[in-house]
Amino acid sequence: FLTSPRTAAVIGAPAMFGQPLAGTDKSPQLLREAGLHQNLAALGWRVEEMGDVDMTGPPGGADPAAAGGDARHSLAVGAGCRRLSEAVFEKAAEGKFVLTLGGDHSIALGTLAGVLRARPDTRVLWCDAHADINSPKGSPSGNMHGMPLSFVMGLSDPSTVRGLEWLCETDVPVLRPERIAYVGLRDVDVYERKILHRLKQEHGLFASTMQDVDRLGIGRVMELALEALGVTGNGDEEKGAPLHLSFDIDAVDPKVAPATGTVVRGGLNYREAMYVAESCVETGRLGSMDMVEVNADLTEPSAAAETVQLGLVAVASAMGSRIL
Ligand code: B3U
Ligand code: MN
Ligand code: MN
Repeated sequence: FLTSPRTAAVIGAPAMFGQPLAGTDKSPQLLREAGLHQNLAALGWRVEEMGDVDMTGPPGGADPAAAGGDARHSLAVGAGCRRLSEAVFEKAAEGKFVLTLGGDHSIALGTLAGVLRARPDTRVLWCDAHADINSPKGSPSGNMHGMPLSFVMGLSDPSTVRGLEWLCETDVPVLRPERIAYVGLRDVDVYERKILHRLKQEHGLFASTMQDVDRLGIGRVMELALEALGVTGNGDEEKGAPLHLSFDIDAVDPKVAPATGTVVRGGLNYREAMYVAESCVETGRLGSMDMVEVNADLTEPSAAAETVQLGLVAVASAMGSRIL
C-alpha cells in the first residue's frame, strides 16, 4: 500500500484544545527544528512537508461553555480534526507514509478518521499510559485527548457532540475492538476500565498494561499485540493489513520523557519505547504514525529538549532506523 519511491508526508497538527495546558501546539515545529527531515532523508525517505493544519476552531470554539462542557472545546477539536482527517486521507490514498506531529492526542480522531477512510483494514497500536477511550459523559475531566478512541470505535455518537458531526457524515469505517492493541497502560479511569473489560471479553481486545511488560518483557508483549492484530513480523509488504502507530510520549517513563501534560510514573524505559517502534516497522506493514503530547513548555529547557529528542528518535525507529 506504500508506493515507491518511499515517501513520507509530514503533517503538523499543532493542537492544544484537547487538554488544558498550552504548549503542545509548539511540538510540530520543535520536532522539525530538531532535525526530523534530515533524519528521515538519512533513512532513505523522500519527505513531503505538508506544513501545519489549522487546529483552531471557529470563533468561540475555544470557549468550553460554547461546546457544552462534557467534551471541552469540541468545536475547536472537531474543526481541526476534520481538516486533519482530509489531509491524512489524501496522503494515505496517494500511498505515502503519513507522519502526523501533534499536538495533544485528540488529533488521533482526525488521523484515524483519515487513515481508516483511505485504508479501511488498518490496525492500530496505541502506545500510551492512558486508554483514551472515555465518552464525554464517562470522562472525569471532559478533556478530549482522553476520548478519541470512543468516537473512532463507534462507542460514542459523534452527532451528539458539537463540532464532530462531520464524523458521521463521512464514510469512515468504525475501528473494531479486535483491530486495536494497547501497550503501556497504567492510568485508566473507572469508566474506561468497564469498557476495556467488556471489549476484552466480548471482542478479544488486546489491552496490555505495564504489569504485562514487567511480567513478560516488552518483546513478548509486542509479539502478542501484533499477533492479536493479525500483523505479524514477516516483513512482507504485500500481504496483510496496514498498521498505524499512535505514540503518546507519556507512555514513556517521566524520568525519560518529562515534558508532557499528564506524567504517570512507572512507564516504559528508553529501550522499551524504542522497541515498540522497532517491532512495528519490522512487520513491514507500518503505514502511518502519530507522535503526540510532547509539551516543551512544562519543564526547564534541557528536559524539554530531551523529550523532543526522544520523540524524534522514536519516530526514526518506527521509520526504519537500525542499530546494526
Ligand atoms: N484519562 C484521563 C487522563 C488523561 C487521558 N489522556 C491523558 N490524560 N493524557 C482523562 O482525562 O480522560
Ligand atoms: Mn493519549
Ligand atoms: Mn497519555
